[in-house]
Amino acid sequence: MIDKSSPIPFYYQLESFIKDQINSGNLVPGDTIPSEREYAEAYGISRMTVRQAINSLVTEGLLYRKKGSGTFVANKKIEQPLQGLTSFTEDMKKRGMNPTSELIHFEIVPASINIADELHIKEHAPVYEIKRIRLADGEPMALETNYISANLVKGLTEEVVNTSIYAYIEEKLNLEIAHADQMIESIQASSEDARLLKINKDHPMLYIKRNTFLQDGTPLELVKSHYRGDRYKFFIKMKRFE
Ligand code: 16G
Repeated sequence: MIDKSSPIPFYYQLESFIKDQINSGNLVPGDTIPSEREYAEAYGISRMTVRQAINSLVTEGLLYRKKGSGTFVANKKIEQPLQGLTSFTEDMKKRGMNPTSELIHFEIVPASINIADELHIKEHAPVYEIKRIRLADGEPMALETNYISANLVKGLTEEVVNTSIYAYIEEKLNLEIAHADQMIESIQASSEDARLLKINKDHPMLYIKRNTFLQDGTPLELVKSHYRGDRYKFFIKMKRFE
C-alpha cells in the first residue's frame, strides 16, 4: 500500500489509500477506521505521518472524530449545483431521496422594515414567516425560514408548506419563478440549529440567503437557511471570459 521508493509523500499515499477504500465501499459511512498505531504498525510509517493523512481527510469531511471512540467514515456530502434555480423538493427527488419537512413555525406577521425592504413591500404589510426543518430520507439537512408577501402568494397553508412551496406557486398560482440572488457564508450552529437539527452547537454550517424573483422582477421570497456543513457542498462550472 505504501510504496517507500516512491517520491509521493507517505501521508499522501495513505490518504489516497483510505479514500479509495471509501470510494470502493470497503469502508462505509459509520465504519471506524483503524487507529493511528494500527496504521503505523501495518505500513511501517510514523504515527505523525498517519495523523497528517487522517487530519487531511477530517478537514475534507470524509472522516470525523468522536472523542473517546475513534475516527469514523462520514456520510457522503450532497453535491449541490449552483446553476439552476431549484427547490429542496426537486433537488432531493432528483437524487432519489425522499424530501420531507417538519414545520416549526407558520404565521402571517407584519413585515419589519428590513423584510419590507427585501420584498419591496410596505412596512407592516402581511408576510408569511415560515420555518421548516428540511429532511432528506428522514435526516435533518437544513433549517429554513421563508418570508413571502401574503398579498402576492395567496392561500398558502400549513398543508402546502409541508410539501413544496415552489410547486404551489407555479402549479396552483401560475406565477413564474424566474431568478434569484444567493449568498453563502460559513457560520457555526446556533443553539436552535443544534436542537432542531440534532447536531452539536458550533457544528459547521452554511448560511444561505436567497432572494427569489418572478419573471417581471417582483421579489417573491427572502429565504434564510442554515445547511449542515458536513452534509453539503456546492458546485459551479465556470467559464473564462463569457
Ligand atoms: C430551497 C431554497 C429555498 C426555497 C425552497 C423551496 C436554497 C438554499 N433554498 O430550499 O429558497 O424556498 O427550496 O422548497 O436552495 P420547496 O418547494 O420544497 O418548499
